[in-house]
Amino acid sequence: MLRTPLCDLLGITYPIIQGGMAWVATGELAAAVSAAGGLGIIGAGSAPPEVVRREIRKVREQTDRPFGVNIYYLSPYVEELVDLVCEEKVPVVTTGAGNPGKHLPRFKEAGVKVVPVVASVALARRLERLGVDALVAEGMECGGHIGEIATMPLVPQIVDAVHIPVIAAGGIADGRGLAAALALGAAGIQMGTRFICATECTVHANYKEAVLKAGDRDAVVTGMAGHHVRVLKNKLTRQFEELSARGASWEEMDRLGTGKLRAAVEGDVEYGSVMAGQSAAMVREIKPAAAIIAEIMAEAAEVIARLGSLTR
Ligand code: TUI
Repeated sequence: MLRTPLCDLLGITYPIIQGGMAWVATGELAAAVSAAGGLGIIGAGSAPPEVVRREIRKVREQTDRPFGVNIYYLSPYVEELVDLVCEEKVPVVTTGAGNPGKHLPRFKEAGVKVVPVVASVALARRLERLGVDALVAEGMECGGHIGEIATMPLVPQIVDAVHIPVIAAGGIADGRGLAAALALGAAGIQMGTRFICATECTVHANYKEAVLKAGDRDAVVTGMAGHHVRVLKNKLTRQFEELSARGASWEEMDRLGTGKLRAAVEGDVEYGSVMAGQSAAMVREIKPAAAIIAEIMAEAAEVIARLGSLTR
C-alpha cells in the first residue's frame, strides 16, 4: 500500500487532498473525500463565517475523519474565519492568495494544522521558518488564481528548499500524476479540477459538463499581471480578450470578473467564470469521490511498479 509521511501527519489513509475551491468545495464534497480516506477541504472563498460553519457541521454529520477549511486571504472575513476554525477545532487549514504567518500562533494553540498554498520558493521558506506543518506547491496549470511557475519546476525547488512535507498541485488528475509528484519529491497531491466531477460535488451539472467537454487548450488564463485566473474558454473569456485588446484598466477587468464564479457554479457556463485547471481535458467521467481516489491509488501503484522494473 502506498503511504507517505503526509498520511501520518494529517491522519489520512491516502496522500490525496481535495482543493479548497471557493463555492465549489462544499461540505458534501469535503465529507465524501474525507470519508474515502483523502483530505476533503471546504472552500470558504469569500463566504461569511456563518455559511462556513454550516459546511463544517455538514462534514461532521457525515464523517469522523479529518477534514480541512481553505481560507482565501483576500476574503473580507479572514479574521472571523480564523476565529471560526480555531473555535471549531477544524483539523487542518489550508490558505490561499496570502501569507497566514500572523495567524500561526492562534492556529497552533487551537491544535489546527496549517498547510499554506504557495506558488514560490521564497514564501515556502518564510512559512517553514514560521512553523507551518506542510505546504501545497501549486503550479500554474491549476484552475482559479494562479502563480507564474509550472508544477514540474516548482515542486522540486520547494522540496529542496524546505524540510516539511510538500504536496504537489496543478495539472494532476490521475495516478500517473500522483506517481510523478512522488518522483519530484512531493509527499502527496492536491487535486481540484478532478473533484469538480465527483458525484458529490454540488456545482450545477453545466459546470461538470463543461469540464468533461474541455480539450487540451480550453483552460485559458484571463486577467492581468499579478492577478491571473485560469478558467475554461467561453463568452466571458472572449469579453476579457476584447477588454485586454483595447487596453482596459485593471479596474474594468476586475469588474468584469466580479461575481462570475458564483454564476458558473449556479449553471451559467457561458458568461460565468468556469474555473478549472489544464487537467480538465483529462477528466472524462463523473464518479463518486471514493472511486476517483481508489482509481488513482491503483494506477499510481501500477506506474511505480512498472518504473521500478525499468531499473532491473
Ligand atoms: O487561492 C488560490 N486559488 C484561487 S482562490 C479563488 S477564490 C475567487 N477568485 C476569484 C473570484 C472569486 C473567488 C480562486 N482560485 N490558489 C492558492 C494560491 N495562493 N496560489 C497562489 C497563492 C499565493 C499567492 C501569493 C499565496 C501567497 C501569496 O503571497 C502573497 C504574500 O503575501 O506573500
